[in-house]
Amino acid sequence: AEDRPAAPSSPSPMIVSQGSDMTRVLLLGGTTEASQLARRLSALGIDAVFSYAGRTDAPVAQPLPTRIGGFGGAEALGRYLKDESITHVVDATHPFAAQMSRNAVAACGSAGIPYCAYERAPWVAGAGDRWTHVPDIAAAVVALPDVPVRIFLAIGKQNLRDFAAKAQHHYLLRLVDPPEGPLPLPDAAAVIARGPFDEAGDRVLLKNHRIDLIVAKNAGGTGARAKLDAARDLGVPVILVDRPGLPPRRIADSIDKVLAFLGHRADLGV
Ligand code: 3Y8
Ligand code: NAP
Repeated sequence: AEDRPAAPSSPSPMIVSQGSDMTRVLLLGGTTEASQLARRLSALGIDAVFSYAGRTDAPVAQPLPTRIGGFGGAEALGRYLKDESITHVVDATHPFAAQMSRNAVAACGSAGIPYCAYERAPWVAGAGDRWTHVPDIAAAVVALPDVPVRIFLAIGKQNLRDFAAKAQHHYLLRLVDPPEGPLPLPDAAAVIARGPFDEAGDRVLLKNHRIDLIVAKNAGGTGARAKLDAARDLGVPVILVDRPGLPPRRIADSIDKVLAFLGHRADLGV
């Protein structure tokens, strides 16, 4: 064979260890658990991007590079995963953030990218709890009494409009940011506060506002639990809204299980 210039000697291939060095995680956040996981991933030096929807004016800062805002739907999310070379998606969004979870399951399925939800279990009534479970927000409105009472509507701001159908009640709202315009309920007072909340504070809130009934989402976890414990102590009944249905998906219920999903042996600390 004729002499051919030797191929330029390629640099010795960089030794890339498998597992963590190739891992790039998209962490869909917005919950206490997401923030706990972000701290762990940061401490382990795992390459990850934290994602907020941009629902609040000034979300809590995270120890990871953070993106804020929707992706533009499931297909756009798929493009984001490819463009950002994401190797794993951890969905630690709130159980009521059903659209985000549906989009993530679909986008990861199409792109063949491993997906795992990090989800907290629903709350289960204990001794002394006076809970009525309803399937959704509309059923919560129907379940309200007709006689005017004082209701702590602790579901944030996205579903307030539904309660205008029962305008005879006094509503106490708790919002993360001050409302931009007038509230959609004629007889309402708003406290502006970002959780996590504590039982003593929520007990004072229920007493000061002479609350007769609480409406809450079955969020699970610890950050929103305080009002339920305060309600039990004070004998205040609760209408608890069940979580929306989600497609079948991989779920981890601990940070170590999420790390195992990412190929990290938590016990070895590697
Ligand atoms: C923007 C990020 C952390 C996360 C903390 C948790 C706990 C405190 C309790 C009550 C219930 C409610 C609401 C609630 C709690 C945690 C968690 C949780 C409930 C922040 C946050 C974002 C949001 C969005 C916001 C919703 C609203 C829901 C208020 C940050 C503070 C009611 C859910 O103004 C709005 O549009 C608010 C919208 C979605 C539900 C709704 O429909 O209005 N959460 N909450 C996230 C994003 O942009 O991606 O601002 O720092 C996060 C937290 N809120 O890191 O410690 O883990 O659940 N959030 C519910 O549970 O019913 C308050 O008042 O008792
Ligand atoms: P949702 O209804 O499921 O999502 C609506 C759209 O918001 C999604 O399709 C997506 O937009 C965008 N989005 C949602 N979460 C996102 C995230 N983490 N990163 C980037 N985009 C996101 O969600 P939601 O109920 O409005 O919740 C929004 C955020 O608040 C989530 O981070 C959730 O964890 C947090 N949160 C929600 C609740 C609640 O009660 N719903 C409680 C506590 C915290 P595109 O379609 O454009 O991609």
